[in-house]
Amino acid sequence: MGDQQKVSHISYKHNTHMLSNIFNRAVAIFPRTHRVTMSSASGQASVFEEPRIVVKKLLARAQREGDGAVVRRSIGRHELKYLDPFLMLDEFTVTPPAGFPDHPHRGFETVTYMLQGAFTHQDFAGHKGTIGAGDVQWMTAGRGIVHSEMPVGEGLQTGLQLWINLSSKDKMVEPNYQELLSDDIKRVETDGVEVKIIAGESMGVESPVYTRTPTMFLDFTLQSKAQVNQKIPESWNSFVYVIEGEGVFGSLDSSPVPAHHVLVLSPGDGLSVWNKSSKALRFALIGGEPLNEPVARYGPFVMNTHEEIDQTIQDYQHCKNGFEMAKYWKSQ
Ligand code: FJE
Ligand code: FE
Repeated sequence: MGDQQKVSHISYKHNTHMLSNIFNRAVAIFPRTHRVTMSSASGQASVFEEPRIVVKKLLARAQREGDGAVVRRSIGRHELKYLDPFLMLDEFTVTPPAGFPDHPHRGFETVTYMLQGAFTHQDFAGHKGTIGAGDVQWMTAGRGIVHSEMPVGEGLQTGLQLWINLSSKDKMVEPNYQELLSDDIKRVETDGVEVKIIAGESMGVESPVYTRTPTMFLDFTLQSKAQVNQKIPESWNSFVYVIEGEGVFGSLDSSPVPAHHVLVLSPGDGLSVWNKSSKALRFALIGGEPLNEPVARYGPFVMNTHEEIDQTIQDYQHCKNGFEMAKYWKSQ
């Protein structure tokens, strides 16, 4: 693997050199010849047997949500309703007093990853907590949570919130929280690449987070001219969300993709990424094992059938089957 990584790094450097060449025709022809020279039997100079490529690219435009909050929704918008098991990815931006006041959830997990500022959370069972930049709250709503999520302090507070569906057997589990503080998040730094391992495994290092629906969530930063190859389990769905800078994803000859874009990846065993720009590139690589189950969704309730949704609405209205504490609770 080490040697192969070097090979693709060298080929990349070579190509950038050629791209800066004023003789455009040479640029167009050379990389192809070059790749054939470097090739394995398949004719592809890749460390992967079946490299994942980008099959869908969408810009997440800003929209209003909650109470005065702004979100860039990527998964969950109508062009990309569901990427099994992922229901939603929002990059949220909130300035007090805006926020996400008291609301319920059932049937999935929410992962909140703070990029800037801090958010405080309180729920109807007395759970309270504040997460700051770099911290993660992994919440399993299961059978029911009612909570508020509000920014703390002054100024802009930003982060990512991912909604992961739960399988039918897990939809009604007891609610649970896993909190990871920035200092406890394992990271690896090598050759201009830094990865923070929020869930799953990268570069031989594994996150302690328990994912009921098997999930990987990696936060990569690539310095200028850095390159990385990340394995992804073959049968999983996966996507990239570009947070900052711009990167080349999946194939070296594709156009650089700037911030706030979501990239859905093809099937395959891994992803290669290049930062050809002069600035740092930051992106989240997220993957999960598909549930392959029917999805019935009504706002913050995600079940398998319409009957279960009707039941959930009744449970919430009548404060039962997990929503008992909703009866008298209000956030402070
Ligand atoms: C929700 C509308 C919402 N994205 N990003 C409807 F806005 C929400 C919701 C959030 C949310 C919360 C945070 Cl902290 C970050 C978010 C949507 O709370 F749940 C429904 N049903
Ligand atoms: Fe919520």
